[in-house]
Amino acid sequence: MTPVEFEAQLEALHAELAAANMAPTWKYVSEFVSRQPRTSYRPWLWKWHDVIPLLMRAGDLITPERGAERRSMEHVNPDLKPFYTTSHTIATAFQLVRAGESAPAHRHAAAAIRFAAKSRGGTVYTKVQGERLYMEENDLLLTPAWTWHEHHNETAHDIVWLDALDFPLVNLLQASVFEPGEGEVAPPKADGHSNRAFGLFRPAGWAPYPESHPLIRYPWVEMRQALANLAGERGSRYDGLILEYVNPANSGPTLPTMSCRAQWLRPNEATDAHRATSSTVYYVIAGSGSTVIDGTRFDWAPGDVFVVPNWSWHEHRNGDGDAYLFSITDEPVMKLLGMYREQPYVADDGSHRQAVRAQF
Ligand code: 1HN
Repeated sequence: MTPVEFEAQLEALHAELAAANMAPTWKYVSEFVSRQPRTSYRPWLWKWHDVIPLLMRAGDLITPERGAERRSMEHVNPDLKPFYTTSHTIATAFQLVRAGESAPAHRHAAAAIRFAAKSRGGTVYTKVQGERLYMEENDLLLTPAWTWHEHHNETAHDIVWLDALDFPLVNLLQASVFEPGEGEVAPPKADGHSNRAFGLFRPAGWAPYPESHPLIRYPWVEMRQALANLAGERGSRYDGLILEYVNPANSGPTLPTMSCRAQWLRPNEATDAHRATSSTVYYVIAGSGSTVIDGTRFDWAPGDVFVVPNWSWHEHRNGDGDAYLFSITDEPVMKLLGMYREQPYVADDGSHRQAVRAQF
Protein backbone atom coordinates (compact mmCIF):
# COMPACT_ATOMS: atom_id res chain seq x y z
CA MET A 1 0.00 0.00 0.00
CA THR A 2 1.42 3.39 -0.95
CA PRO A 3 1.13 6.23 1.55
CA VAL A 4 -1.51 7.81 -0.68
CA GLU A 5 -3.56 4.59 -0.74
CA PHE A 6 -3.21 4.29 3.02
CA GLU A 7 -4.52 7.81 3.59
CA ALA A 8 -7.48 7.20 1.30
CA GLN A 9 -8.41 3.94 3.03
CA LEU A 10 -8.04 5.46 6.49
CA GLU A 11 -10.26 8.36 5.55
CA ALA A 12 -12.88 5.97 4.18
CA LEU A 13 -12.73 3.88 7.38
CA HIS A 14 -13.15 7.00 9.56
CA ALA A 15 -16.17 8.06 7.50
CA GLU A 16 -17.77 4.62 7.82
CA LEU A 17 -17.08 4.51 11.54
CA ALA A 18 -18.81 7.86 11.97
CA ALA A 19 -21.78 6.60 9.95
CA ALA A 20 -21.92 3.53 12.23
CA ASN A 21 -21.82 5.75 15.38
CA MET A 22 -18.35 4.57 16.29
CA ALA A 23 -15.27 6.71 17.05
CA PRO A 24 -11.65 5.62 16.57
CA THR A 25 -9.74 5.95 19.82
CA TRP A 26 -6.47 6.25 17.87
CA LYS A 27 -7.76 9.52 16.48
CA TYR A 28 -9.55 10.97 19.50
CA VAL A 29 -7.68 9.62 22.53
CA SER A 30 -6.49 13.06 23.67
CA GLU A 31 -10.09 14.28 23.67
CA PHE A 32 -11.26 11.28 25.69
CA VAL A 33 -8.40 11.45 28.18
CA SER A 34 -6.56 14.75 28.51
CA ARG A 35 -3.10 15.00 30.03
CA GLN A 36 -4.23 17.59 32.56
CA PRO A 37 -7.63 18.40 34.06
CA ARG A 38 -9.51 20.72 31.71
CA THR A 39 -11.55 23.66 32.94
CA SER A 40 -14.43 24.79 30.78
CA TYR A 41 -15.09 28.09 32.53
CA ARG A 42 -13.31 31.12 33.93
CA PRO A 43 -13.00 32.57 37.40
CA TRP A 44 -15.52 35.32 38.07
CA LEU A 45 -16.56 37.74 40.81
CA TRP A 46 -19.93 39.29 41.58
CA LYS A 47 -19.86 42.53 43.55
CA TRP A 48 -22.42 42.77 46.35
CA HIS A 49 -23.10 46.39 45.39
CA ASP A 50 -23.97 45.45 41.78
CA VAL A 51 -26.23 42.55 42.66
CA ILE A 52 -28.16 43.66 45.73
CA PRO A 53 -30.04 46.53 44.01
CA LEU A 54 -31.30 43.98 41.46
CA LEU A 55 -32.44 41.67 44.25
CA MET A 56 -34.28 44.57 45.88
CA ARG A 57 -36.01 45.39 42.57
CA ALA A 58 -37.07 41.75 42.38
CA GLY A 59 -38.36 42.23 45.92
CA ASP A 60 -41.01 44.57 44.57
CA LEU A 61 -41.80 42.70 41.37
CA ILE A 62 -41.57 39.05 42.31
CA THR A 63 -43.97 38.32 45.13
CA PRO A 64 -45.45 35.20 46.72
CA GLU A 65 -48.89 36.50 45.63
CA ARG A 66 -47.69 36.34 42.04
CA GLY A 67 -46.80 32.69 42.52
CA ALA A 68 -43.05 33.03 43.05
CA GLU A 69 -42.03 30.11 45.25
CA ARG A 70 -38.53 31.45 45.74
CA ARG A 71 -37.07 34.91 45.12
CA SER A 72 -33.51 33.95 44.41
CA MET A 73 -30.96 35.01 41.79
CA GLU A 74 -28.26 32.66 40.61
CA HIS A 75 -24.62 33.64 40.21
CA VAL A 76 -24.18 32.55 36.60
CA ASN A 77 -20.65 32.06 35.34
CA PRO A 78 -20.38 33.69 31.87
CA ASP A 79 -19.06 30.40 30.47
CA LEU A 80 -21.81 28.30 32.06
CA LYS A 81 -24.80 30.31 30.87
CA PRO A 82 -26.67 27.35 29.39
CA PHE A 83 -26.63 25.72 32.83
CA TYR A 84 -27.21 28.77 35.09
CA THR A 85 -24.42 27.65 37.41
CA THR A 86 -21.49 29.21 39.23
CA SER A 87 -18.99 26.37 38.93
CA HIS A 88 -19.52 23.11 37.02
CA THR A 89 -20.79 21.43 40.20
CA ILE A 90 -22.08 24.23 42.45
CA ALA A 91 -24.72 26.90 41.92
CA THR A 92 -25.01 29.77 44.36
CA ALA A 93 -27.71 32.42 44.53
CA PHE A 94 -28.80 35.31 46.70
CA GLN A 95 -32.30 34.97 48.08
CA LEU A 96 -34.47 37.72 49.56
CA VAL A 97 -37.34 36.96 51.93
CA ARG A 98 -39.11 40.15 52.91
CA ALA A 99 -40.59 40.92 56.29
CA GLY A 100 -43.69 38.79 56.83
CA GLU A 101 -43.16 36.56 53.79
CA SER A 102 -42.85 32.82 53.62
CA ALA A 103 -41.85 30.30 50.96
CA PRO A 104 -43.73 27.01 50.81
CA ALA A 105 -42.21 23.58 51.52
CA HIS A 106 -40.65 21.46 48.83
CA ARG A 107 -37.88 18.93 48.52
CA HIS A 108 -35.48 17.85 45.82
CA ALA A 109 -32.66 15.47 45.03
CA ALA A 110 -30.25 18.40 45.05
CA ALA A 111 -28.74 19.25 48.43
CA ALA A 112 -28.63 22.87 49.58
CA ILE A 113 -27.06 25.10 52.17
CA ARG A 114 -28.04 28.61 53.27
CA PHE A 115 -25.62 31.15 54.67
CA ALA A 116 -27.40 34.10 56.31
CA ALA A 117 -25.73 37.08 54.67
CA LYS A 118 -27.89 39.87 56.09
CA SER A 119 -30.11 39.09 59.05
CA ARG A 120 -31.13 40.94 62.18
CA GLY A 121 -32.10 37.67 63.86
CA GLY A 122 -35.47 37.10 65.46
CA THR A 123 -38.18 34.80 64.16
CA VAL A 124 -36.75 34.17 60.73
CA TYR A 125 -36.07 30.56 59.94
CA THR A 126 -35.89 27.74 57.47
CA LYS A 127 -37.88 24.73 58.59
CA VAL A 128 -36.07 21.52 57.64
CA GLN A 129 -37.84 18.20 58.24
CA GLY A 130 -40.09 19.88 60.78
CA GLU A 131 -37.36 21.72 62.71
CA ARG A 132 -37.13 25.49 62.73
CA LEU A 133 -33.56 26.64 62.07
CA TYR A 134 -33.24 30.29 63.09
CA MET A 135 -30.99 32.49 61.02
CA GLU A 136 -28.73 34.83 62.89
CA GLU A 137 -26.30 36.67 60.62
CA ASN A 138 -23.66 34.35 59.10
CA ASP A 139 -25.26 31.16 60.42
CA LEU A 140 -25.02 28.10 58.17
CA LEU A 141 -28.09 25.89 57.66
CA LEU A 142 -28.20 22.62 55.79
CA THR A 143 -30.91 21.16 53.61
CA PRO A 144 -29.49 17.70 52.86
CA ALA A 145 -30.73 15.95 49.72
CA TRP A 146 -34.46 15.12 49.75
CA THR A 147 -35.29 16.96 52.98
CA TRP A 148 -38.42 19.11 53.17
CA HIS A 149 -37.67 22.80 53.56
CA GLU A 150 -39.67 26.01 53.77
CA HIS A 151 -38.74 29.58 54.70
CA HIS A 152 -40.47 31.99 57.07
CA ASN A 153 -39.65 35.57 57.92
CA GLU A 154 -41.90 36.67 60.80
CA THR A 155 -39.72 39.68 61.62
CA ALA A 156 -40.16 43.29 60.49
CA HIS A 157 -36.89 43.13 58.50
CA ASP A 158 -35.87 41.70 55.14
CA ILE A 159 -33.37 38.87 55.12
CA VAL A 160 -30.85 38.02 52.40
CA TRP A 161 -28.98 34.76 52.35
CA LEU A 162 -26.62 32.89 50.08
CA ASP A 163 -27.98 29.61 48.71
CA ALA A 164 -25.61 26.95 47.42
CA LEU A 165 -26.94 23.87 45.66
CA ASP A 166 -25.29 20.89 44.01
CA PHE A 167 -27.88 20.86 41.22
CA PRO A 168 -25.25 21.15 38.44
CA LEU A 169 -23.85 17.81 39.58
CA VAL A 170 -27.29 16.28 40.03
CA ASN A 171 -28.22 17.44 36.53
CA LEU A 172 -24.99 16.08 35.06
CA LEU A 173 -25.94 12.72 36.58
CA GLN A 174 -29.50 13.27 35.30
CA ALA A 175 -30.91 12.48 38.74
CA SER A 176 -33.04 15.55 39.44
CA VAL A 177 -36.30 15.01 41.34
CA PHE A 178 -38.51 17.76 42.75
CA GLU A 179 -41.63 17.47 44.86
CA PRO A 180 -43.82 20.34 46.06
CA GLY A 181 -45.07 20.02 49.63
CA GLU A 182 -48.65 19.94 50.80
CA GLY A 183 -49.91 20.45 54.34
CA GLU A 184 -47.61 19.31 57.13
CA VAL A 185 -44.73 17.65 55.34
CA ALA A 186 -42.84 16.38 58.40
CA PRO A 187 -43.73 15.94 62.08
CA PRO A 188 -42.71 19.07 64.05
CA LYS A 189 -39.52 18.93 66.08
CA ALA A 190 -38.68 21.14 69.06
CA ASP A 191 -36.62 24.27 68.44
CA GLY A 192 -32.93 23.49 68.82
CA HIS A 193 -33.51 19.74 68.46
CA SER A 194 -30.55 18.95 66.24
CA ASN A 195 -28.08 21.17 68.08
CA ARG A 196 -29.07 19.84 71.51
CA ALA A 197 -29.12 16.20 70.57
CA PHE A 198 -26.18 16.01 68.25
CA GLY A 199 -23.29 17.99 69.68
CA LEU A 200 -20.72 16.25 71.85
CA PHE A 201 -23.35 13.94 73.29
CA ARG A 202 -25.90 11.72 71.58
CA PRO A 203 -29.02 9.82 72.61
CA ALA A 204 -27.80 6.38 73.74
CA GLY A 205 -30.06 3.99 71.93
CA TRP A 206 -33.39 5.75 72.43
CA ALA A 207 -33.62 8.15 69.53
CA PRO A 208 -33.02 7.70 65.84
CA TYR A 209 -29.34 8.46 65.79
CA PRO A 210 -27.31 8.54 63.71
CA GLU A 211 -29.40 10.11 61.05
CA SER A 212 -27.15 10.76 58.08
CA HIS A 213 -27.21 14.50 58.80
CA PRO A 214 -28.11 15.03 62.45
CA LEU A 215 -26.66 18.52 62.70
CA ILE A 216 -28.22 21.03 60.33
CA ARG A 217 -27.56 24.43 61.93
CA TYR A 218 -24.09 25.84 62.59
CA PRO A 219 -24.22 29.17 64.47
CA TRP A 220 -21.68 31.77 63.41
CA VAL A 221 -20.90 32.67 67.03
CA GLU A 222 -19.53 29.15 67.48
CA MET A 223 -17.54 29.11 64.25
CA ARG A 224 -16.18 32.58 64.97
CA GLN A 225 -15.09 31.46 68.45
CA ALA A 226 -13.52 28.27 67.06
CA LEU A 227 -11.47 30.40 64.65
CA ALA A 228 -10.51 32.84 67.40
CA ASN A 229 -9.30 29.89 69.49
CA LEU A 230 -6.74 29.20 66.77
CA ALA A 231 -5.09 32.61 67.03
CA GLY A 232 -1.34 32.06 67.02
CA GLU A 233 -1.52 28.91 64.87
CA ARG A 234 0.05 29.12 61.43
CA GLY A 235 -2.83 27.41 59.66
CA SER A 236 -2.78 26.19 56.07
CA ARG A 237 -0.12 27.65 53.77
CA TYR A 238 -2.84 27.93 51.11
CA ASP A 239 -5.78 29.17 53.20
CA GLY A 240 -4.60 30.49 56.54
CA LEU A 241 -6.84 29.53 59.46
CA ILE A 242 -9.62 27.53 57.84
CA LEU A 243 -12.19 25.23 59.44
CA GLU A 244 -14.62 22.81 57.87
CA TYR A 245 -18.21 22.48 59.10
CA VAL A 246 -18.24 18.79 60.08
CA ASN A 247 -21.01 16.20 59.94
CA PRO A 248 -20.79 14.75 63.47
CA ALA A 249 -22.44 11.48 62.38
CA ASN A 250 -19.33 10.42 60.50
CA SER A 251 -16.76 13.18 61.03
CA GLY A 252 -17.05 13.71 57.30
CA PRO A 253 -17.64 16.80 55.21
CA THR A 254 -20.66 19.05 55.67
CA LEU A 255 -22.58 17.22 52.93
CA PRO A 256 -21.48 14.36 50.65
CA THR A 257 -21.30 16.75 47.70
CA MET A 258 -20.33 20.05 49.32
CA SER A 259 -17.88 20.91 52.06
CA CYS A 260 -18.48 24.27 53.75
CA ARG A 261 -15.64 26.17 55.36
CA ALA A 262 -14.95 29.43 57.13
CA GLN A 263 -11.52 30.99 57.11
CA TRP A 264 -9.85 33.81 58.93
CA LEU A 265 -7.18 35.73 57.06
CA ARG A 266 -5.16 37.83 59.46
CA PRO A 267 -4.06 41.38 58.63
CA ASN A 268 -1.80 41.36 55.56
CA GLU A 269 -1.74 37.57 55.44
CA ALA A 270 -0.70 36.28 52.00
CA THR A 271 -1.06 32.60 51.19
CA ASP A 272 0.84 30.44 48.71
CA ALA A 273 -0.76 29.48 45.41
CA HIS A 274 -1.93 25.99 44.56
CA ARG A 275 -4.55 24.30 42.42
CA ALA A 276 -6.77 21.27 42.88
CA THR A 277 -9.29 19.25 40.91
CA SER A 278 -12.03 20.72 43.10
CA SER A 279 -13.91 23.96 42.47
CA THR A 280 -14.83 26.46 45.18
CA VAL A 281 -17.26 29.36 45.54
CA TYR A 282 -16.37 32.03 48.13
CA TYR A 283 -18.57 34.53 49.91
CA VAL A 284 -16.86 37.41 51.72
CA ILE A 285 -18.18 37.73 55.26
CA ALA A 286 -15.94 40.60 56.34
CA GLY A 287 -12.77 42.40 55.35
CA SER A 288 -11.25 43.23 52.01
CA GLY A 289 -8.39 41.75 50.07
CA SER A 290 -7.76 39.97 46.82
CA THR A 291 -7.46 36.52 45.34
CA VAL A 292 -5.21 35.92 42.35
CA ILE A 293 -6.73 33.26 40.10
CA ASP A 294 -4.70 32.09 37.11
CA GLY A 295 -2.85 35.40 37.01
CA THR A 296 -5.91 37.65 37.32
CA ARG A 297 -6.38 39.64 40.53
CA PHE A 298 -9.91 39.71 41.94
CA ASP A 299 -10.41 42.36 44.62
CA TRP A 300 -13.09 41.48 47.12
CA ALA A 301 -15.08 43.24 49.82
CA PRO A 302 -17.95 42.18 52.11
CA GLY A 303 -20.83 40.46 50.32
CA ASP A 304 -18.87 39.68 47.15
CA VAL A 305 -19.02 36.18 45.68
CA PHE A 306 -16.29 34.67 43.53
CA VAL A 307 -15.57 31.30 42.00
CA VAL A 308 -12.27 29.46 41.70
CA PRO A 309 -12.72 26.89 38.91
CA ASN A 310 -11.19 23.44 39.16
CA TRP A 311 -7.46 23.24 38.36
CA SER A 312 -6.96 27.00 38.61
CA TRP A 313 -4.01 28.45 40.50
CA HIS A 314 -5.16 30.64 43.35
CA GLU A 315 -3.82 32.47 46.37
CA HIS A 316 -5.32 34.94 48.83
CA ARG A 317 -3.92 38.30 49.94
CA ASN A 318 -5.60 40.10 52.77
CA GLY A 319 -5.70 43.84 53.37
CA ASP A 320 -4.63 45.33 56.68
CA GLY A 321 -7.67 44.28 58.73
CA ASP A 322 -9.10 40.87 59.62
CA ALA A 323 -10.94 39.09 56.81
CA TYR A 324 -13.42 36.21 57.02
CA LEU A 325 -14.39 34.11 54.02
CA PHE A 326 -17.09 31.47 53.78
CA SER A 327 -16.68 28.88 51.03
CA ILE A 328 -18.35 25.87 49.46
CA THR A 329 -16.25 23.29 47.62
CA ASP A 330 -16.97 20.08 45.74
CA GLU A 331 -13.78 18.56 47.18
CA PRO A 332 -15.73 15.71 48.92
CA VAL A 333 -17.05 14.51 45.56
CA MET A 334 -13.58 14.41 44.09
CA LYS A 335 -12.16 12.61 47.14
CA LEU A 336 -14.99 10.09 47.25
CA LEU A 337 -14.46 9.26 43.59
CA GLY A 338 -10.67 9.08 43.88
CA MET A 339 -10.22 12.07 41.59
CA TYR A 340 -8.83 14.59 44.05
CA ARG A 341 -5.44 15.96 43.07
CA GLU A 342 -3.59 18.99 44.31
CA GLN A 343 -0.47 20.79 43.13
CA PRO A 344 1.60 23.53 44.76
CA TYR A 345 2.57 26.46 42.57
CA VAL A 346 6.24 27.07 41.95
CA ALA A 347 7.26 30.01 39.75
CA ASP A 348 10.45 30.00 37.68
CA ASP A 349 12.21 31.97 40.41
CA GLY A 350 11.11 29.42 43.02
CA SER A 351 8.46 31.65 44.59
CA HIS A 352 5.00 30.31 45.51
CA ARG A 353 3.07 33.42 44.46
CA GLN A 354 1.76 34.17 41.00
CA ALA A 355 2.70 37.18 38.92
CA VAL A 356 -0.42 39.29 38.40
CA ARG A 357 -1.04 39.71 34.66
CA ALA A 358 -4.52 41.22 34.73
CA GLN A 359 -6.99 42.80 37.09
CA PHE A 360 -10.63 41.81 37.04
C1 1HN B 1 -34.32 26.12 46.06
O1 1HN B 1 -35.08 25.09 46.42
C2 1HN B 1 -34.13 27.20 46.93
O2 1HN B 1 -35.36 26.21 48.67
C3 1HN B 1 -33.32 28.24 46.54
O3 1HN B 1 -34.72 28.22 48.92
C4 1HN B 1 -32.70 28.26 45.31
C5 1HN B 1 -32.29 27.22 43.17
C6 1HN B 1 -32.49 26.19 42.29
C7 1HN B 1 -33.28 25.13 42.63
C8 1HN B 1 -33.90 25.08 43.88
C9 1HN B 1 -34.79 27.21 48.27
C10 1HN B 1 -32.90 27.21 44.42
C11 1HN B 1 -33.71 26.12 44.78
